[in-house]
Amino acid sequence: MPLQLRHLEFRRIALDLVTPFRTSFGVETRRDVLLLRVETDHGDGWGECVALQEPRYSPEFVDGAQLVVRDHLWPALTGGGPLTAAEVAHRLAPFKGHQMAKAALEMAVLDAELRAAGRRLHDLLGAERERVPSGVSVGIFDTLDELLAQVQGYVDEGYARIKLKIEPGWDLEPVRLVRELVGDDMGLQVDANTAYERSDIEHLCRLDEFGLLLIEQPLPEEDVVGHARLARASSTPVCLDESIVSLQTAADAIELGAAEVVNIKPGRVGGYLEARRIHDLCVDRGVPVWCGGMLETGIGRAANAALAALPGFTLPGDISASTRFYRRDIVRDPITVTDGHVAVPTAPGLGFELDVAFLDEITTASVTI
Ligand code: OSB
Ligand code: MG
Repeated sequence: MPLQLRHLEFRRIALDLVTPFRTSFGVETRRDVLLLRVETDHGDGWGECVALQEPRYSPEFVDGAQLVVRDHLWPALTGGGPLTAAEVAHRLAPFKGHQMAKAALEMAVLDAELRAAGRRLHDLLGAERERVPSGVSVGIFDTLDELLAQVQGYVDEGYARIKLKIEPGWDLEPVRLVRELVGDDMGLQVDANTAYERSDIEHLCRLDEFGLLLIEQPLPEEDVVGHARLARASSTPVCLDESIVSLQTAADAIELGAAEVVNIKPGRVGGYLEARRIHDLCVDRGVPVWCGGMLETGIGRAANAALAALPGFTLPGDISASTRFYRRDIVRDPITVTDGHVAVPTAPGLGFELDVAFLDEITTASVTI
């Protein structure tokens, strides 16, 4: 049933992280999140834009995302009459890039459409499981002692797998010590966020002795051939994150032998429906996938849990408990981890219920067009 889009609210919120999250591309201490609320003739829907404040992970950033939605994407979306969520990507296709901005809009329309129909994202995507294994992403620290203390805390919380952020100078030793700490049975993987170069391939092969599940995006996002070379040289499976921005880039990276595993982030690929298509492709090609994270609030995490319940998501995702990053979430039913698993939300729509009072409290700006 097509929806008539009426208004769009840009809601900016400020959320402090419980502890600074350091990666090879920067330090996050506080999130400046853009939420989108669409008003339709069949009710409202919410989407979350995963663009960070600065364009250091990818070219997108939160102010830019808001601008492109306001001046380009929203006018194109509303210009063609009523539409379904499945048509959003097609209407936005004339605009290059801006996947995170597009994904947020599609998400809001999906939420409205699903709520109006009393359906769950889980069902629309064709997911089957009702709980998914939960992994945690661990940042870079000033000292190894701090790292080990953090990791021990996450082990105690029962996470099913640990991901360590690495960069040149923070790789072999942290990984060696964490492997010793968690034992050989714990799933362990690393993520470099493009911090290495082709000349580091030999060095990166030294990670092979630690029995890692995968190494995520060690080389620049454009360097697909470099990743293919590393994949041939190293026994650790090479996984791409930043390089995969669409179904086409996923297909090409797999064909080139650069993606032995794929990290699927809906925001990075333009939405949950494109994410589903990438999942299907990877299942067809026999490539394992897992669901990445972008420090989402309870809105994005609810939707990610539904996506990660698809059968091809055979590795634990970066779907940690809400408390991993936030003292208080903007939803009434924040994600929790039990026995190393996260329950897929059962409510209609993306599956969350907003904590409106708290949301209003942390709102820094609201504009409706
Ligand atoms: O590379 O996976 C990444 C967070 C922000 C930007 C990029 C990444 C990450 C994470 C955090 O690793 C994962 C999470 O949200 O739990
Ligand atoms: Mg990553």
